[in-house]
Amino acid sequence: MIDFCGIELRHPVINGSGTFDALAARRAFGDSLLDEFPFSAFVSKTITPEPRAGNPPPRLWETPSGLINSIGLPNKGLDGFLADDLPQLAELPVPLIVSVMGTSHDQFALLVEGVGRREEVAAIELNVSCPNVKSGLIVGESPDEARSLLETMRPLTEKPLLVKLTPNVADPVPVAEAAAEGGADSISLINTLRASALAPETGEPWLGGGTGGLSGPAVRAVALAQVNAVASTVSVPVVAMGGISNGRHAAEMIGAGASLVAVGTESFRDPAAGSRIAEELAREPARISG
Ligand code: RRO
Repeated sequence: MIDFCGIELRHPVINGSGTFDALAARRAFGDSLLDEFPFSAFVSKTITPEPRAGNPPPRLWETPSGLINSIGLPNKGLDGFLADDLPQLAELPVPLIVSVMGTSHDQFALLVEGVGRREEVAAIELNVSCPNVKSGLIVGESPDEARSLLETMRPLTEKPLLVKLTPNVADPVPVAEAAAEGGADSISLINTLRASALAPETGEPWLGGGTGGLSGPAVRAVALAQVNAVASTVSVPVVAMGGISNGRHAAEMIGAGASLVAVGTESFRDPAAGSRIAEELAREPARISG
């Protein structure tokens, strides 16, 4: 068993937020999904205070070594999530981490308090890839914004707070340090890299949302560098993600200082990737940190 922020996990492989729909998977695979659940904790798709329809299609573009998504945060909103999804997610055989995003401290506070008072929830991940409408700054791009958000959220719940960093910065280390100083219990990285795709016939943006985020094998080397830099600096545990598709990739992230790894894009190709990578990781020789 692994202790992650006081939460007991069977192995170090979890899912990246928004990359595995556990409720749809249960409908597709039945209760066998619960017997062989691929992840040691489940991270929900990010929720917002109000329901959102998400971006118009098309929402995906495949590149030679990665996937660009422009999903646009479709979700039922806090009340819909608490009423409809949470009771079902609580039936999963692993601890639940709920991902939340707001555009102001008030919105984040509503989400952290609403989710934080539910005993089904083990931890909360703050997705900070969104602007604070007051300052106009992307919270995850600004150390001051990140510190201030964490200082405001920290007193609102006793649950562990993870902060999911964007890689779309010159250096994620000052943001990670500020989040940890503000009271974050863990840093997870990376979210997707900003990316575009053009329709071959017209040269116009392909994605309904305009631009999107790149994930998959193409981003793994970027993720490894950022994980190494952040994990060498902060003292809180780091959750590493970005293009991990086998046990060796996971071992490299752990060698770079990560406590847990998350699998995202690979689960679209192989829904059982989490279990496979956990098994492969257990057979990997330990790597030298740094
Ligand atoms: O919903 C999305 O389009 C989305 C989100 Br919230 C995110 O954090 N990262 C991403 O690649 N897509």
